Amino acid sequence: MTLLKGPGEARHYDGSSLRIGIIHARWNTKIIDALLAGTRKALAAGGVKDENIVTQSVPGSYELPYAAQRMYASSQTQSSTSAASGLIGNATDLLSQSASDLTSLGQGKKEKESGSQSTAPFDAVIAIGVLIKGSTMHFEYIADAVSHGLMRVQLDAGVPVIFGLLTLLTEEQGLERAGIAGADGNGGHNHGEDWGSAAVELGVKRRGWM
Ligand code: DLZ
Repeated sequence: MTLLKGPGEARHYDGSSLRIGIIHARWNTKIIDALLAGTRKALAAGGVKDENIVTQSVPGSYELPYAAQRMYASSQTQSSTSAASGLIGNATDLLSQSASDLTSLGQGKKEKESGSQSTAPFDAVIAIGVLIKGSTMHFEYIADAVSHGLMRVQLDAGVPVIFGLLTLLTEEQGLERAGIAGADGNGGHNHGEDWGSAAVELGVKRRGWM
């Protein structure tokens, strides 16, 4: 049966060269852990290598926009530092090699580049949090601030920030959306899987749009 809801059939995107950052809140840990597992499953299905996924946590969802912004910015800094130290390393190698050794030096460089761990800036950042409504207006303020904050980060930084924030009226809604327990007694759909797939698709497309 074709479902009306959901992202529809996407074609397969090859995420094998992508580097992805995941930032997650720790509030409502049981739901968060299941969402994280779903996200990682979809990233792996998209070909993203384990060593190219960096995961960090913050206490609550309110911290997600700032943390997503800093994670991305520091991945850019790391990337330029490692490119600079690579250049210095190559220059030092060149100075210490005689002209006849230059061919083998070129080969050594190729081997270094073919390593599978990337130091490039993140191609996408996935922000994951679970907000459950209480008896005050707290939920509304945080949900609004985080949604706008994450949108601002992605537009300001020019990197896809995947919106992995569940804004729930009940804990049961969270269990269902994390694939733990559905209303019908079966496991519901794990939304983390959609977030992982969205990160791969947007990460690949972003490279074409840069
Ligand atoms: C304080 C709070 C409350 C009541 N509920 C949640 C929640 O359901 N989900 C969540 O991710 N975080 C919650 N927080 C914590 C805030 O997001 C934030 O961490 C604190 O207000 C500190 O800035």
